[in-house]
Amino acid sequence: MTTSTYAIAIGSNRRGRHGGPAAAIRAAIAALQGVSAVAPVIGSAPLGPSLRRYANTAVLIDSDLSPPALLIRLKAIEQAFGRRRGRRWGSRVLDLDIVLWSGGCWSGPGLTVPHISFRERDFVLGPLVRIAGDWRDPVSGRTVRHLHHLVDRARPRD
Ligand code: A4P
Ligand code: MG
Repeated sequence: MTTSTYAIAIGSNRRGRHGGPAAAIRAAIAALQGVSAVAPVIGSAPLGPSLRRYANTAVLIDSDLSPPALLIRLKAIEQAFGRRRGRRWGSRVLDLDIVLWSGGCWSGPGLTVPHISFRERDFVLGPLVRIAGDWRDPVSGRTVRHLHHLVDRARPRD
């Protein structure tokens, strides 16, 4: 059995049984197995149609599971937290996305790793750079630190 490392992005913008978004994130981290690093929780403006602000963070986990087996586990945690199927990008108690895998790329039904849109997302890269700045995206060849620098530079400032 081989152990891999995964970078998981965690988001919440709705109250659930654990309390508000930041509390849901803390409880989700406790529910994950093999956590080796936890980034700070940030607040972020919603991307997409939802109006509620998000809490976001990222963690690294060590796991013997394959990417699809891990996704099944993550979806079970989302469901236990009271996430309901609904509108894509709708408000959610908990969203757990597989961002990077130490095995490189995975592409299968319903799962693409690296996550297709993480390179453009400050709310993923901002926390992730704190725990995995040197991790190199196998698709673009850029490190998380470089990708974060690119989105950070593109962000409008007031
Ligand atoms: N899927 C494919 N690849 C992956 C992967 N690498 N990790 C599939 C996890 N899932 C993956 O996701 C839809 C399907 O994507 C899954 O069933 C899985 O088979 P979902 O979590 O069920 O639904 P979703 O999250 O509503 O859709 P999607 O496209 O994943 O949305 P995103 O990209 O997760 O965006 N704004 C802020 N500030 N912070 C946020 O966290 N999140 C979203 C959701 C929108 N706006 C946000 C935030
Ligand atoms: Mg998702």
